[in-house]
Amino acid sequence: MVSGGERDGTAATGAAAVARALARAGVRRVFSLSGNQVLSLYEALDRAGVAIVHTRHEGAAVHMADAWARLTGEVGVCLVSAGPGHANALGALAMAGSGEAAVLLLSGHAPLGRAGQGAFQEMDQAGLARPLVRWAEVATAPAALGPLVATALRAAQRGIPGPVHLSLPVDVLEAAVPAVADGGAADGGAAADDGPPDAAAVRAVLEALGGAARPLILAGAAGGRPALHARLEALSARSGAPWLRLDHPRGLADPALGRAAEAVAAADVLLLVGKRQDYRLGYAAPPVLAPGCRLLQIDPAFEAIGRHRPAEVAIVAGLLPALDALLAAAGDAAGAGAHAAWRARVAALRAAPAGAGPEADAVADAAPAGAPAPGLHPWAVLGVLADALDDRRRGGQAVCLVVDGGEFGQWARARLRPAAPGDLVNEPSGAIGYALPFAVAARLARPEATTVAIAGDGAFGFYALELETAARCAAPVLAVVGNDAAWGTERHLQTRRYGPGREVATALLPARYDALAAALGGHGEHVEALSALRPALERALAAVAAGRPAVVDVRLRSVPSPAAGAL
Ligand SMILES: Cc1ncc(C[n+]2csc(CCOP(=O)(O)OP(=O)(O)O)c2C)c(N)n1
Ligand SMILES: [Mg+2]
Repeated sequence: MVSGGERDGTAATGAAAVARALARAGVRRVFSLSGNQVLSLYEALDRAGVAIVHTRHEGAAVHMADAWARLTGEVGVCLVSAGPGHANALGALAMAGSGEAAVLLLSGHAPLGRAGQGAFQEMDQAGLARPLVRWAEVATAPAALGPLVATALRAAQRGIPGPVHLSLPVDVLEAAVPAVADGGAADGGAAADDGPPDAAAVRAVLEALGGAARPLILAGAAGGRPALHARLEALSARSGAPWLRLDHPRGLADPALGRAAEAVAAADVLLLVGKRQDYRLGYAAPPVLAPGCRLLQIDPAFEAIGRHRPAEVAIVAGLLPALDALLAAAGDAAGAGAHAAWRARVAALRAAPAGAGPEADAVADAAPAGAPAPGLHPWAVLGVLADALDDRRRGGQAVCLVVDGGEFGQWARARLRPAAPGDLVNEPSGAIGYALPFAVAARLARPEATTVAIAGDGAFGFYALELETAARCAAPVLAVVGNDAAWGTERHLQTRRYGPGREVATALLPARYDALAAALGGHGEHVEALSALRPALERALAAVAAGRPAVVDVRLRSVPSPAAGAL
């Protein structure tokens, strides 16, 4: 029953309290898959002016919220139904954690009034989510919903960002809430981190960088966020210490880092900015770091400091306040011009081709003598794509790249070297499949940018139906599918480990993903010859500019990437 008050938006239900708390915190859009437990919230969100992007799978809704968070610095909010809807969301939620993305997963929940009695879709939802998130609760009191949502939003942004979860029982959402209880909650804006950075530690970090012969700054996934990226650039310019972002699942074997591993091994002072001492950094031990390398560390989590190698100086603080303090203390251009030769050496190592062999051999797409392998070489394909995108950049258009995993993704990383803060590349957890939902959210977050998702045929298939979401929700993106009719990464590993002919179960059909696009309201192109690629890309980009998602399905030769086998 809808009361008159609810119709005009004045009477307060639990759902209205949740919607208002989100709107007050600046949430403009939630990514969702519906279910009867959350329909009251659909109603309330609409009244509160919060848009709903309805996806085709709960995992896609989480991926979209994740990409939104990474690109905007806001909390990405996703809303799913109880039980199986919640369970479907969890795999993608794990990825948001490793990607350091501030995601709030709101899930409908069986009625609290029937707890333990076998209600429809009853499940220990918070218990399921807890290992993947930093905060998980089940709402129990309608009057506490507004403050609870605000708490959840703050928890997601605290320190290094991460996912949180709030389960919303259907009877709590639909209960009346006294008007007074709805207001007055703290808003869910950016969280203040604990205390100001210690001034002595700030000075010590600057002195250590200034006194080093080969100082280097390493950031983790958060280094790709626009706000942090800009501060790292500034700190690098003022201290003279080059900086690198190290978040690729293959660690320093990241094809986009070229031979930067040699720079890391040569550094005599290393400043870790939210970069954990994990496997990507060789657990901060030789040979990845020089035995005598002095370590400085900034991290909001006390327990991350000195995890494997002690930090000579540590700043336990939020990354943004810590960098602001360093920049303020460094003053204008204090170290500009310092370490010039070292900077040039790091830049050259970073720009060098990643690994020898296949990349160098692959520049031309000439079929090898003897038995030519079918399909186009990924290096050649990505070269044509790079030219098309460079033309757009020269014409003043912004481009947002979303690169998935798999061999095609690694080739893209090597060939396109995506480094703009708005690019979403090779998710740190090593998961695959996110490119299309990421691209849809990226397009909504940055409508001015031409958004290009790059994925293998396997990865693309995970969420291929989100093409329909893209068409329906005015989020036209271009997807370039490297179609080698295989789960290439795994297939190459099988050949290497078990011998030719032992590639068990990892073939795919040479399916036509362009035809899928056409069936789902988009534009499709299928390419077999290199000369046909550029015109196909131009037609696809024109379709995107006209508001339709597009897929360019490229018949690809299955070739291991330069960093293949690094894990
Ligand atoms: C969620 C997830 N499932 C499985 C894997 C293992 N995996 C990594 S790469 C890959 C194959 C990718 O195939 P495709 O997307 O077609 O790219 P290709 O390597 O063929 O270029 C698989 C199955 C993973 N990393 N993440
Ligand atoms: Mg493939």
